[in-house]
Amino acid sequence: MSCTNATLTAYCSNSFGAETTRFLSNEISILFIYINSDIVHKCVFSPTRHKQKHIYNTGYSNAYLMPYFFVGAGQAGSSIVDEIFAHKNMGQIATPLVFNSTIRDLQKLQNISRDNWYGVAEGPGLVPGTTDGFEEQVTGGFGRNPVRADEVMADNRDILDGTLRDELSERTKEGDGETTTAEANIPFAFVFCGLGGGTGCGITPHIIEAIDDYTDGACKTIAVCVLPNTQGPVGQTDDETASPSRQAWNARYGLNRIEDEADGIILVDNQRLSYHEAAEGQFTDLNEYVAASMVDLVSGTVLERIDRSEYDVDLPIIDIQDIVTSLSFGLGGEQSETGYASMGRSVQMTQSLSGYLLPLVGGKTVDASALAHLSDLKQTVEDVDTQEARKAIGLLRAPSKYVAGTAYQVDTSKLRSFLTTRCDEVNLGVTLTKRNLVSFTTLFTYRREDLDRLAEIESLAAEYEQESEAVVS
Ligand SMILES: Nc1nc2c(ncn2[C@@H]2O[C@H](COP(=O)(O)OP(=O)(O)OP(=O)(O)O)[C@@H](O)[C@H]2O)c(=O)[nH]1
Ligand SMILES: [Mg+2]
Repeated sequence: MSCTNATLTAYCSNSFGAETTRFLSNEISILFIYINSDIVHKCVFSPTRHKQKHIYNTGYSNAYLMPYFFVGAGQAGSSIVDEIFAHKNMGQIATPLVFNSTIRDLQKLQNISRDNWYGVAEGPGLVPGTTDGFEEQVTGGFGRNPVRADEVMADNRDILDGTLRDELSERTKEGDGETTTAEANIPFAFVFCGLGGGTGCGITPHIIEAIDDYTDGACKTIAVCVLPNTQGPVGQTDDETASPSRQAWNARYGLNRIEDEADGIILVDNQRLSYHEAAEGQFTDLNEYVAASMVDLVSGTVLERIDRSEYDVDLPIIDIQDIVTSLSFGLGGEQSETGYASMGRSVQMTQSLSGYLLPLVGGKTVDASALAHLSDLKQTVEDVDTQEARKAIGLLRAPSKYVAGTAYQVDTSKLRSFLTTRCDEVNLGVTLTKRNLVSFTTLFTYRREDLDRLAEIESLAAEYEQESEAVVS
């Protein structure tokens, strides 16, 4: 390449730190070549960057297996994944990754380390969090414009593919101490995003598609999508926040694309917060609620499964495939239709305060009907009618003495009839926990056209289009 009167610069993302040099041959590097400030070339080298520390600490031992994959896209998505990994046992079964366009949001994360960050930015594209100068490259955000975020991710699709390959490959030890990479078996992934903004809406479909491509369609991916709060005056905009109708337009844009890629969608509605809370960005309680529900569904069915042989009664068991099945319609594969679910979780402590201080003192009985009723009231979608659900799944998670064989046993027939009075296709599971609480987590699945809340968002989106043709691309 010949350049006259131009500055040719090459920048490599590799940090070449003391620890990483040992693994240099496996270090992920992205080489950016600029002419003046325009990127003319980008390439990704080599896999498995984020496993270095683990392999270093364990002396290259063992296969590294993380069967589940949790991705946060944008601010809302990353915050919820951060909350999920505050539950320590999630680290045993899942790999987190977060993608965001705003460094400030990434820096607020408490449980997802920089190794698992990716910046998305116009110009550099996709930037690993460990890159020198990350802060300077990932500043922009997409100004609540999902079309721009979508374009940047489409332009960087090859780098996204390389990133997923690196993050998801499994490292195995060979006889001579060398590590090699092997395709990891990732059966399920969960991708979280907020639908009112730019980044999450724009990049989530690409991430799901890339996971699907990497696993040749074997991985089932559930999208957990946050609906924007659209209460309040429509069409007013200030510099900080997009108007409700603009957020609705973004939500429709995101859902239309995510629906094509995801195997199922779980909706979380910021309208369940008060307008004041949503406007002030007070999301912590809702994020914790969503995280606790997801942790119950995933870790309950994976880590703390029931061993039926230990119980005289035949306890119902569900696994993540059952959850995926309950989130879609049809026979699976290309033919199936993505379902939309509302989630609800109720909890009851099993110890009174005196029981905590003197653990052998009694315990509290749990009323299954109250548990079911409360989970019905706490659905994540505003104004959803669970009587109109097409499919339902419920998971009871409880200490073993509440599961079977004691006077404390929770009456699961009441939980089952709570589900069967709502729809024909139901699935109930029981799983264990070591905590002193009983939780009941439900998912009620609908077709898109069943949900009034989605119809409301679509009509607000149409209003926005009338107001401003500028965004229609
Ligand atoms: N439940 C919840 N909602 C959030 C949170 N953070 C932001 N939101 C809402 O989620 C929607 C999307 O906003 P963000 O996640 O900030 O957007 P983004 O994906 O980062 O996209 P940009 O517009 O590029 O910043 C908006 O309606 C926000 O009000 C959060 O932590 N939890
Ligand atoms: Mg953002």
